[in-house]
Amino acid sequence: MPRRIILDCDPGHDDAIAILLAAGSPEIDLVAITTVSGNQALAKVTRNALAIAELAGLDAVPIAAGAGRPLVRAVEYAPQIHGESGLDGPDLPEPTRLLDVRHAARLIIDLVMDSEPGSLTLVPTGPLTNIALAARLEPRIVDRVREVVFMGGGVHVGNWSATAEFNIVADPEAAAIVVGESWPVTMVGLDATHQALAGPDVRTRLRAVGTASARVVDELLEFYGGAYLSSQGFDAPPVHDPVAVAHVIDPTLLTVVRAPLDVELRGALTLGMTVADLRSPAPEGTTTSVALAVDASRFWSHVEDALARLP
Ligand code: PIR
Ligand code: CA
Repeated sequence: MPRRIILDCDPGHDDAIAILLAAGSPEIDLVAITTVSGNQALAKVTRNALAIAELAGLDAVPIAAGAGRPLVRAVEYAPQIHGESGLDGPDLPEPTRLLDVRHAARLIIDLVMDSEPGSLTLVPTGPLTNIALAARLEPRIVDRVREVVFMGGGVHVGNWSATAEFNIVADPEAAAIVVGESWPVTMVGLDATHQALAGPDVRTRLRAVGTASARVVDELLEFYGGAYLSSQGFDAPPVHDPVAVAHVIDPTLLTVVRAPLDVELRGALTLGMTVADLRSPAPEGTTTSVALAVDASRFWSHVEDALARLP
């Protein structure tokens, strides 16, 4: 049985690749795509989600827009990585399909409440605002969701400050709500995603796939790689968000340990830091886990296979 997921995202180059990986993987049943302000303003990332969904032929998958700003803090985007459009690089046609009229949090609630308990997995790859809103608006979803597998955070590693990762520091209160709820949560943070690098070898492999989707991914990686080189000094860019999707496809790809997890909300130097207690054994009843590594070559094989199955 394919795993049913809702992808809550802010496309974003790597979010776009996460959508394509989910769309092209038989192990995944993509039930909905929801969007949140993050890499760029909500209207931009929503347009990007629609455009990628059209590319992938996801005509029957509902797409809903959610929060346009974080719960508490001022909104901040990442144009130095993703450009002014949020998805600079490829020239995608203006999308023609319509959004679901519901707020993302409402769509998530409706889908979870209408599903078999324990059957839906939430995969957030942007700031956690929509997921926190959904949990507050309808607390019964917390017991009904199978698992939350989010891309964000890191154990002792940051990319937006010395100690914090963008998705978490963009809305730390939302992240604290999500990791503090009793549902199973797996953090796919920078420890793992900084191993999923799109170097020249990977680029060559993906280019050889030959589908329109693979060509768009190549154009995405061209811009994203250049941005990562000039703003963060990476020779090969880490492709974060599809790693969270890949964990749902194949749970043996990531090295995951169970550990208490919380988000720093008061630190002067550590706002948005994810604090995992890696002392062993994890206390009885710990519901949070953190990914520490990924088998990169098998991860890229999944991306390659998915792109080959798409238009
Ligand atoms: C933000 C991102 C990527 C790179 C930087 N430097 C900043 C976005 C990605 O979409 C991913 O979800 C997460 N946020 C990685 O921090
Ligand atoms: Ca993202």
